[in-house]
Amino acid sequence: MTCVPDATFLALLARRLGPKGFTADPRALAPWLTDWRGRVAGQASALLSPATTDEVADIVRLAAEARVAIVPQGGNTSMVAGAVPPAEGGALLLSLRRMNAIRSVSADDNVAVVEAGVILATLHEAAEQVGRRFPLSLAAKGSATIGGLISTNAGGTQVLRFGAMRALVLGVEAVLPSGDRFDGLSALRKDNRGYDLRQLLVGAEGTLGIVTAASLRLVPAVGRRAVAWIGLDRPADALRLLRQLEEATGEAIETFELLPRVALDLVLAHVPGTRAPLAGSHPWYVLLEATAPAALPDPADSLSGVLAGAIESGAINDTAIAASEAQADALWRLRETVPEAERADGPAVKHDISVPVSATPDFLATAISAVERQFAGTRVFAFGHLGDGNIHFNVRPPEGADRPDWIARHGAAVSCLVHDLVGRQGGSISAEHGIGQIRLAEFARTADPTRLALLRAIKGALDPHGIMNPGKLIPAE
Ligand code: 2HG
Ligand code: ZN
Repeated sequence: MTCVPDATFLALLARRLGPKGFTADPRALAPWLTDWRGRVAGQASALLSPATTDEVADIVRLAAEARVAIVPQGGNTSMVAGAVPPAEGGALLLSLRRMNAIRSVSADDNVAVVEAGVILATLHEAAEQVGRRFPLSLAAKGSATIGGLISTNAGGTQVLRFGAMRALVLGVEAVLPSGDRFDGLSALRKDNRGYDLRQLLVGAEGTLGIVTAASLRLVPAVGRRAVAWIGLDRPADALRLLRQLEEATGEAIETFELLPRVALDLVLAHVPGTRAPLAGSHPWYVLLEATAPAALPDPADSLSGVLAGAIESGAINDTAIAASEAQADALWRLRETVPEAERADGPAVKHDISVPVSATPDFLATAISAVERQFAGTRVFAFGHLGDGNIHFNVRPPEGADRPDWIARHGAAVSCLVHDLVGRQGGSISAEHGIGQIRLAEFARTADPTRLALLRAIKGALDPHGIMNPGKLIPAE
């Protein structure tokens, strides 16, 4: 059980952090108390914005002694309300937005050392300046912070080639729930001193400590890219095409995203300045990107050969390959704005599942028909990272229904059905968004007891008083 901080304790924090680092003004707190999708709201006693790792350590130590909860928050774009403080109040919101230094970028080591408050787009620019790049991107790149991306083990649209955040974090600096500092920034490529402590903090959703800085892997800059939009009939055809492309282009394919027709229709309806890239309409679409360093042949050459062959054999219906950077950006925009268009359309029962890649087409066919049969009038809106077996399996309530009310009455049963089908394929109910608060009940229902026992044992060992981001990730016993 955590405690509500009293006025003396808050005054102590205010003195330690100064006016730039402390506010208890309800107007300043308000924007940070709700998740961006507006589903979950909480309360906090104060917003703390320390400027250094020492300040973070200082306030975490004080909070640990007083048994006051701390909720770390990055860009607050969690899809599972992982950064919203508990509704009962009393917690301290911790933002590292003032810790936004890029400490170093080394092209020789292929490593950037950055503080947790650095925005992803800023890191992209810093890497570019030394002829490198940081190969993780997602639609929220203009607001997502490195600390949040690490704590959620974020995925995005290039996981196919470079892996999720976990694969890109070479070292972390963190403040543990005791207030002790863990200095694990050294980005050694080989280091065999037992358990991988840095990986414990990746994807921990702030429940094991505060990541204050990280060493991140960089890769060569993109010399050329080829971006294509493809219309086809079935996800199975898309997957076959991906494997063919991999054979033809080596490791060039970075992005392979699947969208149903309804996703494109909603984007065209809700996002200004977008237009359909192909003449006709197709049941499914793929957005793909292939890249190569400047010295290698243009990936568009091998790509267009494979795509022309696929059209000839009937494996795909049509394709448009971007002829300029502006066209490539326009194709990307059709993919990146799908969540925005879906949100404008109205609430849905959302899922973020993964199954083995080869099982994805079967899963989609079975789950879409099971849901639409069992919940009459619903329409599944399934899109996402086909190359990773990660599908955002979102279910829209029946036409004409009061959507929030329908979701309140049927949402849990829909999720139960979807997640049970995922379980039958040996999949996961959280592929890239984490557990947060939104997936807690389903995690508790579906997880293997050994997994839950291990999570609880690790949490208990590092955070015995349960002050770090309570109510997230670990289901209550
Ligand atoms: C994406 O892939 C994000 O665009 C959001 O992970 C998914 O809104 C969603 O369901
Ligand atoms: Zn996604």
